[in-house]
Amino acid sequence: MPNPKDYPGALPKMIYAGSLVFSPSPPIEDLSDWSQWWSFMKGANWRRPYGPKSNIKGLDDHPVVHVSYADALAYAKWVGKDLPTEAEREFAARGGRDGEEFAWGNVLTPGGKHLANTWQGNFPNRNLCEDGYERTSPVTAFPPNGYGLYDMIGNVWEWTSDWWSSKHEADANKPCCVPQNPPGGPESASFDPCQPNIKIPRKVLKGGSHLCAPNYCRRYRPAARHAEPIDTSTNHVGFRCVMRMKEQF
Ligand SMILES: [Ca+2]
Ligand SMILES: [Ca+2]
Repeated sequence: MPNPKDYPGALPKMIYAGSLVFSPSPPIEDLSDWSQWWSFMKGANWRRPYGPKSNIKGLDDHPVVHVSYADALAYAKWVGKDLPTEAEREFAARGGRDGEEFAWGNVLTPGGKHLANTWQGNFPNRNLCEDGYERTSPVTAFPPNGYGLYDMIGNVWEWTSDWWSSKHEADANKPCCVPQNPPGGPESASFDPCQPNIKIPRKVLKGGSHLCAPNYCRRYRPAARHAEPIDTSTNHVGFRCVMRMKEQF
């Protein structure tokens, strides 16, 4: 259960175990308020991704969702692996194609072909599903990148181990400004300046998701990044593990 002390000002009835589920009620015109399409749903979790009545039958080869940062890190450590840093994750996403806007070149859909699970149509009102998927997709549904890695763009956002820092934001489109390892920002600088009373640190998410749309965030690019509070889980955030060489420790 969430501790009310961590959420000053929260309504007591909102203090329960749950997760954010994408559930818009069109028509939505003002895209500044995300609460119009995210619901904090009681009982939504990785085994019940769309709420208490849902399940993961048929989703064995889809990415896990509704995992907080601690969940992702605990799993990675349990299997003897780790989570990538932001720079590692971005380097891997580019697949050797530095300087290009997308992980496969400079055209989003070359020859009309979709190369990642994103959103087509007017977000969040109408998902045209031209890529074949309204929600998550099996991890091999789209071609791998130049390093043989699947879903580095789209499908679900992925946690990285870096604390959020806004210092790269203005340069996000410039390949010369790819953040370097070791990661920069301190935990204390990662808080959301728009919510000064809430001191939940934020980590960097990379890769974009099936909800990334041309009219909204365009975050289906290797350079794109998002600040996610470490306690927040949703049905479009997952993770992947990395294995480190022994000499790195
Ligand atoms: Ca899609
Ligand atoms: Ca992904």
